Amino acid sequence: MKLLIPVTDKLLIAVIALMIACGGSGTPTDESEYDSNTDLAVLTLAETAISPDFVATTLDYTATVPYTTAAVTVTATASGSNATLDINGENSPHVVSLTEGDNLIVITVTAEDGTEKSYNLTVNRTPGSTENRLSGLSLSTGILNPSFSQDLNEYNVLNSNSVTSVSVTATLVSASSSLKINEVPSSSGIPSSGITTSVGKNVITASVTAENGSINNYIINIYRAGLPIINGSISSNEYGIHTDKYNSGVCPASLVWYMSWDNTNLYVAVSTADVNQAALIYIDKNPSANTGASAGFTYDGSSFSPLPFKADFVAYFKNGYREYRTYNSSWSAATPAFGSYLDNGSNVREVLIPWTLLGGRPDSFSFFVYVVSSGGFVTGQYPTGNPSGSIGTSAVYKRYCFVSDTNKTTETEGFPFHNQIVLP
Ligand SMILES: [Ca+2]
Ligand SMILES: [Ca+2]
Repeated sequence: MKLLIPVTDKLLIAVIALMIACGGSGTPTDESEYDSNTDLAVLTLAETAISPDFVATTLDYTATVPYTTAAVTVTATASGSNATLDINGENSPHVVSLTEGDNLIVITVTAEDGTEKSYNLTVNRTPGSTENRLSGLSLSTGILNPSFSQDLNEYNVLNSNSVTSVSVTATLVSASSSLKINEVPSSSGIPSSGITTSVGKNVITASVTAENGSINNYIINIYRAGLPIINGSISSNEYGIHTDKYNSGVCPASLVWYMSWDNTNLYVAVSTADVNQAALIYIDKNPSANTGASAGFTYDGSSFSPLPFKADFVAYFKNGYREYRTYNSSWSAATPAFGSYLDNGSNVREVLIPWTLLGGRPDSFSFFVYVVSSGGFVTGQYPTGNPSGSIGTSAVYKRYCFVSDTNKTTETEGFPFHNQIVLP
């Protein structure tokens, strides 16, 4: 027979069963029996120690990390049963991003009974270094002008046409900074890969970023000379930098000489000189050998005795005619129409002298130049300290230019008008 229990009795049994179950688990039956423990048992940073050492009764702590530590991992554990905690509002462990200087991290413990207590951890991230300078800057080919100084941010470099690529070596003052050369991350003190240079101006930037992110740029302007084209006009950068005593020699009345060379040819140009008057160049191809002519060859009523050096070659060039002579015991017969020549019909001329006419490109050479009218009147002599006007056929020139090394592409010796020798 089935036992029937009324609905009201069923509810009473359920309530009694619930009361027995609760009493049996030990849970407080009123609020005063909830745990009020708000202590932390553990507080640590993964990256560094905190100070002072953790004890539950100390509520304020500090820690210091280097600038390179951009975040810390905070781990905390509550000691009270059923207590909860948060770290800046998040669960433990919590990764906290750091700004420079003090960063306050609040660890709040909520006891089982709802009581709250906060521990404060101040993490100081050391400010980043501001050092963003270089201690050295140099090129595989090319001389910085002015010379390097770590507080000077822009430099000019003059390179010959043959320098098609350069590498840059930049050295950081501080290892905490970083380097880019033309935007490419680079190592301090290590030559960059080659940077191609075009004729004309090339800008190379060495950029230093300090640890704190501040940027310092060093600018190198490389001026690569153009290879001369014999066309009767002188363009920008043709023959190299157009500055007196570099690839050009400036005379009175705006008359300017230009000179450059490669392995095959010597290139010479004259501007602001009547192309119907002759231009001449005397060359000593072996300055250390002391062989060659002591006296010049008479052209248009002008010559030299003695010459300032033992000349081996003279070239004469003007609109409609050019010739050269070499010296071997005496001046040779003239060879006309050498190399190539072109003028603009008025005041600009360019001439190409193959080095083969001198027996190949010399390692060093000396030269002087001048312009002479058919009547023997000299202008445009360079070096400019030499006599001008009606100098006659026994003129004494005591000044000349000396190129000590034709292989040099950058240094002062490589600029034809730079080294001037003055005889006593
Ligand atoms: Ca030209
Ligand atoms: Ca000689």
